[in-house]
Amino acid sequence: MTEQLISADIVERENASRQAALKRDYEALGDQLSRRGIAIDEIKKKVASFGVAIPSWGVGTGGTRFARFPGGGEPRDIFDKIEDCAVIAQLTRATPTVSLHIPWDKADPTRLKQAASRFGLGFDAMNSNTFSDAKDQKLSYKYGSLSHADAAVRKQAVEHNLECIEIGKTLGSRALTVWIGDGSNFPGQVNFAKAFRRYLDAMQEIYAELPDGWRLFTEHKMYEPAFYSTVVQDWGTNYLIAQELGPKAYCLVDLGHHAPNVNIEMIVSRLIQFGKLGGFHFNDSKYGDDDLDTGSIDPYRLFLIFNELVDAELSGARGFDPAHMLDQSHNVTDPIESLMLSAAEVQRAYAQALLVDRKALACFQDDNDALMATQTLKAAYRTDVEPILAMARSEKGGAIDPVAVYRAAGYRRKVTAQRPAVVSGGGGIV
Ligand code: LRH
Ligand code: MN
Ligand code: MN
Repeated sequence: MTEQLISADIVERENASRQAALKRDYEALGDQLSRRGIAIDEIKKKVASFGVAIPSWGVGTGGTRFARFPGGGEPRDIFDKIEDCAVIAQLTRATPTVSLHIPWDKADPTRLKQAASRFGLGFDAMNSNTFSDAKDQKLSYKYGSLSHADAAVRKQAVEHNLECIEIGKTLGSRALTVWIGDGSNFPGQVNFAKAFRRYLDAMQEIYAELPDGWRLFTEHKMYEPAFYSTVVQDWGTNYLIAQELGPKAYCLVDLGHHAPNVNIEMIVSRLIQFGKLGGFHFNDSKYGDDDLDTGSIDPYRLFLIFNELVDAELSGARGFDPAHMLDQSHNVTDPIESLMLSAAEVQRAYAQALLVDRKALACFQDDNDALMATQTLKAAYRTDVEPILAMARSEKGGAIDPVAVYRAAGYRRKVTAQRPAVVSGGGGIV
């Protein structure tokens, strides 16, 4: 029996007050879906087995380039972060794993593993950090890391990634995500081709040390912190990297890392088609790498991405096994509440995409019936699948309304009394 930080009595009491209404809503939706030839229980089963990883850095309050306003009861270290992740997992039953960032979360790996197993949590991809200087680090990453002109800096960055793999091996992680901030702020500052060559050579060294069964995810990002050029700036470069490195290398798509209006769902489709989609960092964005809550700005885009994912899942696309992770920064909300809602948004998009009448869609596409094709997607997207998500949660012992239970339990109040205010938190600004 795993430990629970929110009392089961509170979950039961809160669920009891919502159970009858949920049952009615679920049955009504079931009726509606069965008229469309869809078995609601099948959708619920798929939703129930769908998980998304919580980024350890997401449970702290973030900041901007200008300021950081700490929240109450912020986690003091990775062990507090794991507890916050356990609350999210307990109430949503949708977030079975945590994704660690090294060195922010550096601690004895055996202790880390024990801390997570207390709550039945596992570990998702390990994230390396060569985009900022750690305390007592010998050489600086101010002018880059894996693509740095100085071989000694590149060596240090490679070794850091190898250390992340080592830690991940003890934790049971199966992937390493590499995002670098390398680039330039002025035309002429770096030679594009030479910098990319140096990066590829350094990545080859990391790739060579990947244990069996591991995958290497590279994450592209258009700009920031480099504002003129970035070494791994877009999905095209990312695809080249994955191709150059080999079969264990895949592209990771962070939704906020593209120019506004870029057709991300089409990028996803391309990567699937050529067997190189590694996974996601879900979040939302209005302007840049805003790290806003998933689905808070453009839920239709999230649905369209899942439409591609479900299409691949149903058609058995080669090598299709994307990792799902959140990557958000919370400045004005309680991070636990935001992450719980974001996990549900990801599941919602998945459930809605499962409702698309794919046979009808293919016919409309073949007939060049643009209007009916797009209406087919809209019919799925317009369906309120909340009863499916809530039923899946409650049947697994989670909360019908996670935020209501979380607030009723007073978890934030409790940890605010226990944890002194954090003055500066790692990982809040990126
Ligand atoms: C870079 C990024 C990357 C980092 C995280 C903290 O913007 O998305 O995934 O590891 O933020
Ligand atoms: Mn990211
Ligand atoms: Mn980002």
